Amino acid sequence: MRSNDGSRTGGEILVDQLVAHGVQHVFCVPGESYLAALDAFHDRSIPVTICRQEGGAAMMAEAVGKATGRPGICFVTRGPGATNASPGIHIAMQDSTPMIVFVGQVAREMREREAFQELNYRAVFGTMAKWATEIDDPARIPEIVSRAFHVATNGRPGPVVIALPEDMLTERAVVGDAPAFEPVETWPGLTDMSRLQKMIWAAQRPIMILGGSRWSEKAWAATQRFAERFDIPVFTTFRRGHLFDQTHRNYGGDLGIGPNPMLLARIKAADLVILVGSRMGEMPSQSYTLFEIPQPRQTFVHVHPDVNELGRVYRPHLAINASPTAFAAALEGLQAPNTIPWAGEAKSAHDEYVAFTENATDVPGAVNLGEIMVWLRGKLSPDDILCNGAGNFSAWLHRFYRLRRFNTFIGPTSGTMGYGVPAAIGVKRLYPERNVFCLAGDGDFLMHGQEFMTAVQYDLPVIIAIVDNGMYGTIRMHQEREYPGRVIATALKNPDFAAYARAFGGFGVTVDKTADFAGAYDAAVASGKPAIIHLKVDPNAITPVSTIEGIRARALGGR
Ligand SMILES: Cc1ncc(C[n+]2csc(CCOP(=O)(O)OP(=O)(O)O)c2C)c(N)n1
Ligand SMILES: [Mg+2]
Repeated sequence: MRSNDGSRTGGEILVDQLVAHGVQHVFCVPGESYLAALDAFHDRSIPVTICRQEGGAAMMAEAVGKATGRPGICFVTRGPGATNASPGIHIAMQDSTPMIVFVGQVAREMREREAFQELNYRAVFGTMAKWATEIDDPARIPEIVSRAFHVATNGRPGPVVIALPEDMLTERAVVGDAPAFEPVETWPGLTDMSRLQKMIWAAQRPIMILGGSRWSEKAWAATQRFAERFDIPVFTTFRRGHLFDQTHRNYGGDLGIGPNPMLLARIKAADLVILVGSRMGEMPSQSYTLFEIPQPRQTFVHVHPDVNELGRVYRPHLAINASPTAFAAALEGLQAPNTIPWAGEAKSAHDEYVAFTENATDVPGAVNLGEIMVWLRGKLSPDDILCNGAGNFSAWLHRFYRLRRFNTFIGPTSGTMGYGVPAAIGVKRLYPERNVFCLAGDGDFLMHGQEFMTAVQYDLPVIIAIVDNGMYGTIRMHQEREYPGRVIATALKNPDFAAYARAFGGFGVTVDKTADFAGAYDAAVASGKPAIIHLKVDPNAITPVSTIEGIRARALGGR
């Protein structure tokens, strides 16, 4: 509250900036270091979600940043709170997600003494975040927070960390609020678009690859229209499958782990690659083997919102510094050739995608995750949101499920375990009316499984299916390839996950045959509670197309 002299505490000024910038949700684990900021939320309209661990809070905020394109907000305490939040910050950096993490800090007069839980946040997060800073003067809060929103969102989005000295938050100042920020779109120039037009007209086998952030519903639709008009095959990068309707006749598949070999061949055979929004990092580039570095063999058009990403790894023939949203709008102005030399390519690419993904593969054991994904494909509505963390279990989702709308998948391109559960809870808090389904691994789930309690506390009926193979299966797979038969540090003893769900006040059910999944899913929905479906799978079924036994035998055979 403003006092008679018009002054507010640093905490009040700070929370008023969040209101001014349109923040809808804040995720936190409280700490005595930022009590004055917490207190300011008491009289303001932004809901505060309390989490059980700062990693979960940061991942929820990151998921909200992914879903909205506006900074997800998280508050954590100093020292251990900040270090616990670090995986969420790292995800936001790798995944180009706008996010702001506010961290408590010791009082200004104690700095540099290594006071209780003191850290130098500029140093600690200097290379992990897009920007890390500290506010010394409450009168500068509007300026610095406004800058943080712009830095987090503009160009290539990323995380901003702001440290808040405890006494700064209680000091009073007279200062006005900043106006609401708006993300700055970077538009392609007319010359860029006419050069692109010429390149497309000269091409025999053009393709388009979509990835990264800074997309929008409108851009999604405009890209689809472009693909239809030009009859161009469209692919998506690792965990960005929602950027194109996967049931659309121009969709050719995603560049994830274990992609369709025909898709790779198709991309290699293209003579023009239009890469939009993506850095084309290690995962989608198949460990940097898909395109030659620095100069790809194909005519390479790279569209990215951050000028520093253009030419960073790949030397493009045409570099377009534009946000995907602005670029997609500009695509509407391009003219398709009267006769399209590559006519039919998109259909063939889509046919190959369908053939690769239509039916579940055979796997050992009574639970076939592929068949469950195929069933969910028919069961879930196009608007439902899917989330996952990291582990081999996710391969089944990305191969057999079909995303049909923009922003219906939230997952870590950074491969961070434990992400799926907090992400699901974060987006369910944002969109309570949407169905949210999370696929988790047994190792993956227990990294942030305690946040299931957050779902119960806020009455957020997410459905989490835990794929229990009794191991850190991905690492066991690599182990069997490199050191066959020498199993170490990958086996897991697991709890009864259905009982875990019930103990937390949720719904729990165990499934040990594929045919029981449908009933378990319906019962989970009918319970109206946050739910866990414990899927007991055969550990030998390590990917949709390989077994542990097979990998071991091949590795031993190769010696
Ligand atoms: C936070 C984090 N720690 C460790 C890893 C390395 N890692 C990648 S996958 C994996 C195992 C995943 O196990 P689980 O969730 O059970 O899935 P599975 O592979 O068995 O399907 C590990 C340990 C990681 N990616 N992220
Ligand atoms: Mg596992």
